[in-house]
Amino acid sequence: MRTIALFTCVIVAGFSVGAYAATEIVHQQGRAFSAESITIKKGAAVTFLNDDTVPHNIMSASKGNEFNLGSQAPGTSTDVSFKEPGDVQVICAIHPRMKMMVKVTD
Ligand SMILES: [Cu+2]
Repeated sequence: MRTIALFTCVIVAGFSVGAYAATEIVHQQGRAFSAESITIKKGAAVTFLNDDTVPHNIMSASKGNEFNLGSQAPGTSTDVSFKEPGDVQVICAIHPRMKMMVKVTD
C-alpha cells in the first residue's frame, strides 16, 4: 500500500511539471545567446539550453528575478521561471560578452 501511495505522488508531480512547461528556448552557441531579447509573461519559464561546446554559467542579478544556474555542461538545459515583471538582464558569468534581456510582462 505504501508503494502505491508513493507511486501516485510521483505521477502527480510529473503532471505539475508539465503544466509549467517552458514557453521559450534560449540556445547558447558560439559563446552567444540565440536572442538579444525575448518577451514572456510573468510566471512563464525559459529553457536555457547549452548547445555550445563549452560550459556556460547563466545568471541574473536583476531584482526579483535573481538566479544562478552554476556551470552548465554542453548538452544540458535548465528551466527558469520569472516571477516579477520588468526587464531582466541575463549574463554568462564565464563569458562577459554574453548578454541578453528577458522582458517579463504583467
Ligand atoms: Cu558562457
